[in-house]
Amino acid sequence: MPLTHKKGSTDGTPRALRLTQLAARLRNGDRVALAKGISLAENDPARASKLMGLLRPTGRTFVVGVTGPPGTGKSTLVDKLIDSFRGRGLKVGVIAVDPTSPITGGALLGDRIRMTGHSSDKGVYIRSMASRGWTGGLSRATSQVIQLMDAAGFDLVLLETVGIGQSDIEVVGVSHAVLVVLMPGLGDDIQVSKAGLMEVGDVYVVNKSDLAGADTMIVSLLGLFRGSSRTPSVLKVSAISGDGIDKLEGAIESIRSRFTKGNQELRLKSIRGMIVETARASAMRKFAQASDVRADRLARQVLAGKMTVEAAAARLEK
Ligand SMILES: Nc1nc2c(ncn2[C@@H]2O[C@H](COP(=O)(O)OP(=O)(O)O)[C@@H](O)[C@H]2O)c(=O)[nH]1
Ligand SMILES: [Mg+2]
Repeated sequence: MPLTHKKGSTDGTPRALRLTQLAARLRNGDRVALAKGISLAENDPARASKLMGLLRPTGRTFVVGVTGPPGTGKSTLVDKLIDSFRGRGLKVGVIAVDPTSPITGGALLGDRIRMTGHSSDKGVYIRSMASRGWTGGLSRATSQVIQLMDAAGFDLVLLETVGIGQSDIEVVGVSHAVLVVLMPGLGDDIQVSKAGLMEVGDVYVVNKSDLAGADTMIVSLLGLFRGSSRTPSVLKVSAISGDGIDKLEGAIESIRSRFTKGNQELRLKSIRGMIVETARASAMRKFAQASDVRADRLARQVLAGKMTVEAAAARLEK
């Protein structure tokens, strides 16, 4: 059977028409359509882009990035925040970027269990996205999922990331507000400054205040920001006991109220992040596709002593 027949549709319906239907259903908040849209964002960037063109998201969804080292209690905290914002009548979407694939389970299963309390609530939509296997496209996919949730009428998106390295910082770059979640006892300064978390947070949360060392950590965090031009909030909470969650909700609400009042800088921040990350993903993909053969040719020239690695790289860039 000729493979070319696989292109287009299998049932005779033009693909464009089906995208139009999908867009219409999404705008009505249809959860099945949302799930389909998210699958497109994960697996078919080109069609997902077309879908974005049809949806024209409004930019009214407020996005809260939640980052920080693994095990600090981000998922537990997100679960608590779902309750808080549902209590305010907001429709809440959750994107949990997870280091494990759905096939291997692991931490993904942990997150699911921590958030299952909301499975029957139609005002909550929780989706995990496996971070493994992505080469620079995760932030692009995340941006698209945010736009899908926006089109489907979600007021707030909580975006939990894995808390490891640069890709994480890129993922939270699409947020309006970033929570950095820490816990006592991991070497206070190291958690923040070495992980590149100093610059990204709007709210620094010391979770697990029920454990020893939380106050010391608060003091060293405040010390870290003293003398810097930034003055992020520093809060002590316990996701398990619920202590301090109201203050955290208040800190997020104060940023969100600036957003809903139309604060230009805040609105631009997330859109700027989405543009940069989408372009970056596309550039990296094109670069990877184009560079293999050329890199091989350049490597031969370097090996033959005709060129330096730097010169070869500059040539490849063009
Ligand atoms: N003692 C204590 N443990 C907590 C608290 N919040 C979360 N944990 C526990 O910390 C572990 C990691 O939590 P999780 O939410 O999966 O962390 P994540 O990796 O940052 O998402 C779990 O065993 C939680 O039950 C807290 O406030 N106090
Ligand atoms: Mg987690």
